[in-house]
Amino acid sequence: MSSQHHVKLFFFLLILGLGGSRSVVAQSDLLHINDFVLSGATKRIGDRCFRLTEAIDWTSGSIWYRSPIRLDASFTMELNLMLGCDDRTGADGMVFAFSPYSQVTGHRGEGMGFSGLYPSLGIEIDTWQNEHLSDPPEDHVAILQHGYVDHLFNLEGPVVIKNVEDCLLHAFTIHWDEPSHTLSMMLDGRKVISYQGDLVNQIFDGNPLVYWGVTAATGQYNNRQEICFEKLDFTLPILESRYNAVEIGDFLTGKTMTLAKVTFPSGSTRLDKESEPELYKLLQLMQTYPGHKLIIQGHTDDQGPAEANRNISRQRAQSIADFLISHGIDRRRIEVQGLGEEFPEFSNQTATGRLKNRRITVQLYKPRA
Ligand SMILES: [Ca+2]
Ligand SMILES: [Ca+2]
Repeated sequence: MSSQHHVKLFFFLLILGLGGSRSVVAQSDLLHINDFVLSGATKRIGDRCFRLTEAIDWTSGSIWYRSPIRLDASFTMELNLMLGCDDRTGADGMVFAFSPYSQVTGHRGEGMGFSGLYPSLGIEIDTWQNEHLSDPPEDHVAILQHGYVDHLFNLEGPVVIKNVEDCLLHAFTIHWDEPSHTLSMMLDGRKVISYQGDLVNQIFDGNPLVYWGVTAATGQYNNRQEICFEKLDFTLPILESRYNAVEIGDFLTGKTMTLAKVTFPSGSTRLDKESEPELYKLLQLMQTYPGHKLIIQGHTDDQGPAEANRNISRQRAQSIADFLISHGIDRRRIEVQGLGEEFPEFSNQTATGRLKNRRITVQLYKPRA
């Protein structure tokens, strides 16, 4: 079957799928093919599909959604996966992955583009038996952690499934039920595996915001492996996690911007939880404009010694930089300044004015080539 047939088949499924609930339509508005970051050998095919690997040896690819998803809320995702046309010597499989970092592809071959990603959670569809990893001979699924593809270390599985290397798109559904802490996976409408656990604390060290993506690889043997999107049903503040067109225009013209809602407990350099949405907006901006650099400036009110204020403002600015760096932004793109009390925007005579003066400003700029 040619890839054109796959795309057509997918659209047929898409039309069938769109008849349903309101959320499907709303989410399909949200989902845009350009919202995925491609890495490795991945190529876009059609309006809603990607080819992660061609049927050639030793290749790998992945796609990552640009915005993180919240694991402290329930969600459902439906995708269609094509795992190749060669059952007998086809390899290696795909992994639906969660990670605090985007744009990453792990090791090729038996690693399926997932091994080596830490911390991480993965749901694999493995089409090649690696005996040293305790793989069963049949195609199988499992829930993996921290980039380990050896079943000795998996959270659940392996569960044997019927052959999926049949040139057809297979409906793949991930459901995270937050109240019961249950992650389940359905294949072609049947629940095949589930895992119950506190993913946020157990896997991601308390961080509920993770990126999600799909990885695939080939090794000594190969298959063409593709993915198409049908429905993405997030519950979440993803919508708010990007700057609007006016704000982006201000950033790109070099305007100094005050980070809204980025606050610190009094006297502390630790970021408040409420700062998170703004930080993710900034992260997304830095990911969207990889050729730009950022100056982060900390400011204080006029209370206390000027030297101490310079120090604390610098540390606060640094904590913003640390957030960006820990999410994959190159530290060479960021400059941190502690300006202390020298540039008040408001009167320091009132408590409100002082509160507003304790702020972080940022300035995006394009370095000269
Ligand atoms: Ca395998
Ligand atoms: Ca097979």
